[in-house]
Amino acid sequence: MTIGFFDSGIGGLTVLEESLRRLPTEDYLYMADTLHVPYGTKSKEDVRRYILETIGKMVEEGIDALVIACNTATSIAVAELREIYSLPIIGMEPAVKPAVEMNRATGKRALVFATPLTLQLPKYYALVARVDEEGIVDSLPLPELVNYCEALQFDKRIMEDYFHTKLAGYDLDNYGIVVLGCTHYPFYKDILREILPAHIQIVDGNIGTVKRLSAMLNRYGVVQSSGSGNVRFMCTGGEPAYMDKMYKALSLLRTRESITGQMY
Ligand code: DGN
Repeated sequence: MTIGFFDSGIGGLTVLEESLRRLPTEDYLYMADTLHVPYGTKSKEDVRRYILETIGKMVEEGIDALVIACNTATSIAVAELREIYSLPIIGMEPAVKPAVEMNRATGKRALVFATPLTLQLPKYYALVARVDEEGIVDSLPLPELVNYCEALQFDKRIMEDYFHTKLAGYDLDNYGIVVLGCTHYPFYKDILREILPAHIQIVDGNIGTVKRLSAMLNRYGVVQSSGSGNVRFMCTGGEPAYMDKMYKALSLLRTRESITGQMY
């Protein structure tokens, strides 16, 4: 069984890494739409076209299930993709619901980081309207962060400056949780952990997504796979340099402690 993972760039690797840990006997095809990264600052119509084309290529390569490991792409195209393909398809959702539930006891607010496009799309509004009865959710677009990540910019000082600037208008004492609503952002979890006050929890949707993937595979009758956790990388442009970048980024994630403070 081959599970396809799709993102505009290296962000989906943060979800793939979770899947490799929890479903190590599946095989994987990881596709990055490197010709068009970043998605989060482009128009919805353009991004929709890029997603449909790129996922068409993945299906031609032969995948048995698809993880849209990108919040932006999920918001734009998950419903349409489910109409086109009969594969099991899992998308991302910013972890707003667990954040609201976790915060209920503390009375503090939740701050969602995501791309501008994710935060502008109806799917996000509908999610917040559905789960945020108390009105405790605020959103902060971080349009530059995908570009930093794609450049493997993990220099601690540069990234701390960036986050401090973005958070300057916020009284962080009022917040109990930060939600990483873009799959690129967990690359910065260690740096964020150092600059956010200790009482603020940091959550992402990756574990939830892989649990839903696992449940869906069971529902589709896939009991056990005989693969060995092989990952095949593909991208829509820029290889072989981009291939090297994907290997490097995945190995960074697999030894997460080494991310902080290093420059690549
Ligand atoms: N990793 C994508 C997401 O989760 O939204 C970022 C998309 C982009 O290219 N900006």
